[in-house]
Amino acid sequence: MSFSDQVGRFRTDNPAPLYLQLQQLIRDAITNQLLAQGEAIPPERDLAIEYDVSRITVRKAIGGLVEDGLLTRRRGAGTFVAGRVEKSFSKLSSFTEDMAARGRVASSRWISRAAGTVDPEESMALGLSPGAPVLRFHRIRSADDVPMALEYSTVAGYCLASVEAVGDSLYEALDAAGNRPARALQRLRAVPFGPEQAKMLGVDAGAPGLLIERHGFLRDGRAVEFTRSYYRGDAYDFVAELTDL
Ligand code: 16G
Repeated sequence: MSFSDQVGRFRTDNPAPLYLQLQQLIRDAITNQLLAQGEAIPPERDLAIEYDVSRITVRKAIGGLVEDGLLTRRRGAGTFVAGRVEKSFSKLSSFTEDMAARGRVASSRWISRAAGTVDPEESMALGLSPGAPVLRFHRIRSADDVPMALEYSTVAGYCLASVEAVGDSLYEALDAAGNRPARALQRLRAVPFGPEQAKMLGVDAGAPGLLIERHGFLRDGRAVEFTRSYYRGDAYDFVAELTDL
């Protein structure tokens, strides 16, 4: 079956620009599961021939869907239908590890990172005395360059030498310092994204988000991190295995 048999063809009475029409066909095909998660999208030049449009039109259509997180590009392999990320709610993994496990490449953009002293809320969350040093890391987290989450972490000062110790992964740095959390408590809540957060994630203001607060602890019970992660509601499923223990 050809791609256009699968997702449909242009309607002659549709006045919308062709790239938007192609985008809509692919978007609908994904929503209606005519295209499955992980399925490959044909190369640009094949689509251009099949739909009788320029390669620029195809590139624009596909580019928009990649930006929206519906398609994902893998270097050297092509373009694929992106799956929603299924994240285990019971595993103490990092964002970088979660993405690597799905064959996606994690990256971050710093909003800010700074050393400071604990504020009253952090002091409660981390069980630290007033005046205790902390390190704060605020990041936009992406998978295959598509923004997926905003993350605001406060780490107890005794866990890392400095903010510069953290490169791409906070847990990698904590691991290297021998202070990766061994236990964590998490709380999950639905939140709409405010205008500023929505802009950083490239979603509409008011779009649904999932806020997860993680309190991470060392084996000896001392606190490591208090992190608020705001995940895109349209990209994540949280799954947990339950047993009758
Ligand atoms: C995850 C954790 C977050 C942790 C981060 C480290 C959840 C809900 N949150 O996003 O607490 O700080 O990973 O990721 O899973 P990194 O090592 O890639 O920086």
